[in-house]
Amino acid sequence: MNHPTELRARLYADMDPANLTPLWESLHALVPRQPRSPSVPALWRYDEVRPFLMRAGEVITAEEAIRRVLILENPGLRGQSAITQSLYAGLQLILPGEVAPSHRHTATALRFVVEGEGAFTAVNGERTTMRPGDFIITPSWTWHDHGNESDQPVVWLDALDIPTLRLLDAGFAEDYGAAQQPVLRSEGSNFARFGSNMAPMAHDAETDPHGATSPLFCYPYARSREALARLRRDAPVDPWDGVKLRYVNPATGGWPTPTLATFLQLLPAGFEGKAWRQTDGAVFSVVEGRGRAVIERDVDGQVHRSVFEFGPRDHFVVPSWHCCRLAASEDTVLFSFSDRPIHSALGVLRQERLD
Ligand code: GTQ
Repeated sequence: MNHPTELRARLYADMDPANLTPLWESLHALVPRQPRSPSVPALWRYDEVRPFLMRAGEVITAEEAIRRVLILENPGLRGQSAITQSLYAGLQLILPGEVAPSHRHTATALRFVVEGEGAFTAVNGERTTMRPGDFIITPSWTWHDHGNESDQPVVWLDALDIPTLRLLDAGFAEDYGAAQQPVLRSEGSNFARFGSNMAPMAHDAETDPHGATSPLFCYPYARSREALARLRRDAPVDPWDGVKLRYVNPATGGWPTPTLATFLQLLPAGFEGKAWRQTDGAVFSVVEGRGRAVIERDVDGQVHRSVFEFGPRDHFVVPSWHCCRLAASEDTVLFSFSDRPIHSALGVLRQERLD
């Protein structure tokens, strides 16, 4: 009875009620040689998702749902409302005439418009009309409501740092008390102040004094798309990324939000990208074109490979430290977001470009 295995088992059992557990049984899992994310590569084809979204539109109103969203749940994280361990993503539907009531929360949100035109989101007293491909920020703790005064359904991608705030136990939220916040400024006022590589002279009380979140809250697709078109003609195409730009906070040059990094890239027709991997898990929203993502991970010498053929409005996730190669059969534009600002802030960001 004094064989080490039995003595150990007895120790574990005896100390368990005291909330004690031996490190040596889990050391390798706790301090891995390299990331072994429980999240897996996944693709959501818009053809498949859209009918469910429209059915959601028949069974619940935006007002009753507060936010009528189908969560893109990672198959490796079912039940956790997460697309990666740190990030949440969903597709939100707002039908003509509907309002998603005003509230605020500590979670930072971004919207990326997927289908339809003419809905608006209001942030801190100013509305912005949503057009396909627009990237819109809802900074932490700002009042926001969404409405649709057009005659078509509007769908956008929501990305929030909800799982990160859950980890930190830093989630707070409040309802505004009325469906919509008052409009204090005319549309375009924010863009005039911050969207022209210029900034107001006077200290703007409504901008974030810490500079953690961009004071510009809408980055219109037309501008970003034009930049990519121009660079495609004038600059070398990167063998890994094609033509890729990151969105910036114009006040700091840093990421637009403290937790979410965002990017827009163009893959020219015929592009066959080289492989890369990075610790930040990334989610892609296909804006234009068609292509393929090949995502691989080596698990104990065995290669797991996913091949996703994607087209407009499809979404896919590349989890941490998975090798990804992107290819395009037509000119393709991809929006993506990741948790890179968190990795950078903690000094643990790793990126590799492979051959
Ligand atoms: O629009 O405020 O997808 O609070 C999840 C939580 C959207 C929003 C989501 C939210 C919102």
